[in-house]
Amino acid sequence: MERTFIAVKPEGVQRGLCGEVMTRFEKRGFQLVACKLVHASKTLLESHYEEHKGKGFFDGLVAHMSSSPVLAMVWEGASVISTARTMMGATDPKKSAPGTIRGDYGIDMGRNIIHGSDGTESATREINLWFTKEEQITWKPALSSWLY
Ligand code: RTP
Ligand code: MG
Repeated sequence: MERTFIAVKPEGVQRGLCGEVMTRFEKRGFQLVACKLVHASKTLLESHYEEHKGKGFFDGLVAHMSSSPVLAMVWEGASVISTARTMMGATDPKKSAPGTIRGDYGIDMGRNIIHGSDGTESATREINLWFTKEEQITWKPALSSWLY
């Protein structure tokens, strides 16, 4: 079973889209493992986005992401990493398909509503960067797995 790190970015929190994003993950059948509202520091975000260090958009991205709270979450389920990316849509919302989160709610590349880990390595790294082990809750769903 995979786990991935998902964050509703500041523009998503400010626009009241936290519930909408969580609903989509819940209804798809994924399980919430951790969740908290975080006003993240620049240090945390520089580490989170370390793969983009040196790129032209890096400073603006870190400044924006630290400007206002984000909803940080861990979701679990079969193939959740790649399925979450499909649910999010393309990085540039102008190219995201309707029906995806970015395709339904975004226009601007720098205000694309949601972050999701892009692979198994980044998922593990990001989950442990944002959450302590104690904050990651393993729980058994009461319903049978055939429901989804
Ligand atoms: P994310 O990390 O946020 O889930 O998005 P992603 O994998 O689809 O995109 P990534 O390449 O990792 O870029 C991280 C975020 O930086 C902003 N960005 N701006 N050329 C640009 O102006 C540019 N490129 C990327 C986006 O907000 C993107 O989500
Ligand atoms: Mg990325």
